[in-house]
Amino acid sequence: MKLQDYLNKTHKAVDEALDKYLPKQSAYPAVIHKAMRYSVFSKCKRIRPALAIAACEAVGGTMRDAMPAACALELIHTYSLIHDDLPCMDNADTRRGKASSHKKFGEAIAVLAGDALLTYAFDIIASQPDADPRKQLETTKALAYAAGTFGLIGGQVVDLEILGKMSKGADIDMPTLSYIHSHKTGALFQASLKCGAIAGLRLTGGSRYNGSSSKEVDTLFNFGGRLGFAFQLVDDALDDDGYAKIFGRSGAMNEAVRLIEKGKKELKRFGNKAKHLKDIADFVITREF
Ligand code: GRG
Repeated sequence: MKLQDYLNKTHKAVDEALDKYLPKQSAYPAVIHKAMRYSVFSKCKRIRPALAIAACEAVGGTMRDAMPAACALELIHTYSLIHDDLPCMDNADTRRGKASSHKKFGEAIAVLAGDALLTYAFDIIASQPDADPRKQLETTKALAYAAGTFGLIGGQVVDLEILGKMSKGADIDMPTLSYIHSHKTGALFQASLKCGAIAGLRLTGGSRYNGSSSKEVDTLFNFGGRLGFAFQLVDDALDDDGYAKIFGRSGAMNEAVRLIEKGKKELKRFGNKAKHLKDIADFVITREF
């Protein structure tokens, strides 16, 4: 299957699942459910769910196995975008091709919509009636870690600190920029690969996942880190920001290509089952938006 067809297929399936999982727009109190859906159902790539599904398939699972984690990842990502746009953060008027949440619903509802999406992500994982409890636990841990102070929030805090210093004339150094990229972007990419892989692990003799580190899960987790970093480097090249400001657009792109090539080699053990993952990796460095 061509990558664009695969991305269309996963996008559609994830949208259908999200529509099923999320409270109806009319459910009381309607305004919060409307705000949650407004940000989730927007023009976007759904790259993190696609990665979770592709990682699940790489270890022998199916799109269905990965769907709860794929949806949870997208809700956490959407929450982070809503909060990132707030006046106290990036103060952005638009997001995903339309008015940002606080511009549309006001600041208080935007804060609450973000909180609600984050909370709902964990509700989805916990509410799967037939799931292996150990897989649910490990997925919860991976999502919480990526969303927390050693992931997205840590990255955002360092970003805010450096922006404050830069407004007073300081320059950003490479370790700080790398920290921001690997936490704001890399952490959720790593979690996408890890949660997808956990969902797809096939266990023999009816045994349950014991949560111990698996070579396959670890390899995919590491690949997620490289992919996330490359994704952010491409973002910098497209926006002429971050790395591109220091090394030029071609410097940022060359580093992204290097990371992707290294990452793809590490997927060798999965053979053709990792085809979609490798294709997504190529998409990350060729995308134009
Ligand atoms: C917890 C407030 C708070 C913030 C967390 C992740 C983050 C920090 C903020 C998000 C803002 C941002 C621009 C992060 C960099 C990662 C990134 C490139 C996000 C955009 O992801 P895409 O391109 O967006 O996948 P779509 O809309 O396609 O999902």
